[in-house]
Amino acid sequence: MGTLGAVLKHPDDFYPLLKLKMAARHAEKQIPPEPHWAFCYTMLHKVSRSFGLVIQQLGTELRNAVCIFYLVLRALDTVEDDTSIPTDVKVPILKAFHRHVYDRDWHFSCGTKEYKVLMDQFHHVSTAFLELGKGYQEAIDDITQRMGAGMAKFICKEVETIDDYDEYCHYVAGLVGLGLSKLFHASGKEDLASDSLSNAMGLFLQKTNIIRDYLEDINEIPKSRMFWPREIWSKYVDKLEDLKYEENSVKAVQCLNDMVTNALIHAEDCLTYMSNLRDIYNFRFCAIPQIMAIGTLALCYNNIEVFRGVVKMRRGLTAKVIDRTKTMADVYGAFYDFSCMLKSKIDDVDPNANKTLKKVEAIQKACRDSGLLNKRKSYVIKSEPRYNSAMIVVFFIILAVIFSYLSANRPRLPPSLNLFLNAWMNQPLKCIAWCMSLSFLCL
Ligand code: IN0
Repeated sequence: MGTLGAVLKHPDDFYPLLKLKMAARHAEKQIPPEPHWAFCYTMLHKVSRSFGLVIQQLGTELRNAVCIFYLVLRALDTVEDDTSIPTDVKVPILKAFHRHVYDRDWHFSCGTKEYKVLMDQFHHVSTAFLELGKGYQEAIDDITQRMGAGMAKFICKEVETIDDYDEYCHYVAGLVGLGLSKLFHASGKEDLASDSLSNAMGLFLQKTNIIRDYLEDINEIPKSRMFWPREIWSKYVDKLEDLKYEENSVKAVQCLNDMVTNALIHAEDCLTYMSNLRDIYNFRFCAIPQIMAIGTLALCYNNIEVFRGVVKMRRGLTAKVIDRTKTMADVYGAFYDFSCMLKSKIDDVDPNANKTLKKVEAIQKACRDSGLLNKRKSYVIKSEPRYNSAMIVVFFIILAVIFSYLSANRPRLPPSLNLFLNAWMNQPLKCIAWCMSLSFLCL
């Protein structure tokens, strides 16, 4: 569906979308003048459209550190993901990446599109990295080293057990949580969070990505590695790719629900981590991706479309999350809403129904126990009535435009209709206002 179609279906997405667009324009104007920083911030907005904006809102010093951390990790990821690089070349690069960051002359060409640009001009990232404070440099170096070693380990190893799955997600995402906690602490604005809570933040995001991206990953040519653990999928099918075939739909959805239930384990730790943050910008930076993750899990749960096409939160809902997330009350509200949505989709016959229900209820209890679930706009919408409302608005707007047109072309109309229009149409603005009022009365 195009943007116009989406906005007609969800008219209240319009304002947050407009705000997001304006914020993106504003961010473009704020690109620093120095060529290396200009490259880094331009790249950041290219690889991550909405999340880049949230990074841009952090305090100056921390913003620069997080921007570089994000680009270094994206570059490491590009090396890991490039299936055209032979293993014996890839593994040493992954392991030594943390040292390459200090070397302005180092570069390795790989990846495609904007990631190729990032790799080809990596010297800009190195130059910017060398301008960061020592505390920030050490945190980025340490995490890049541990992540590169972990990625190298899993180049030659399949994700068999749930422990492997947790270990892999720790390397590629949990460590990001540990690194960010160190950067926050180094900025002097936050207490140092525990490794376990920081890890949960990354695992929750990464497991959601792995679930959502099943079809894209399984269909990739040349074949990419898959991260759904055998211990889970082998309960339902003989081969992981069998999940995408129509004849296995029932098993596929059961397996998907098992994966979602596994991801939900981390939600409560994420709530605790976020509730400990002090600075509002650090808080928003952490909370927005987490709300997107629980929203995506709620959307994917019991949804065969995960095996047929792309299941993503619509852009308007992303814009709403970015617009509305300011306090912990907003986070509890969003987690509660999306948990309710997921709960309503649990089917008694699902083999993990009880386990899922228990997890969802524990999340809801944590939200309720916070005492912060106040009156707020819900994220979970009943789409049918809204579609009708939008149609009513559109209908009356069209009516208003027709009336205005008729009023401007009266001479060619029959005298009786002319008389009626005389009464109403001498003031087209008044007519539009009447039609709009009528449409709102109908809602
Ligand atoms: C991230 C995370 C992220 C943000 C805030 C706190 C975190 C704590 C622990 C771990 C990760 C944390 O957020 C981004 C979000 C993102 O990039 N969104 C994309 C959407 C997408 O699908 O790519 C966007 O364009 O908006 C994230 O996904 N990751 C990430 C990477 C680096 C940093 Cl510094 C922070 C990637 C990952 C693999 C989940 C860690």
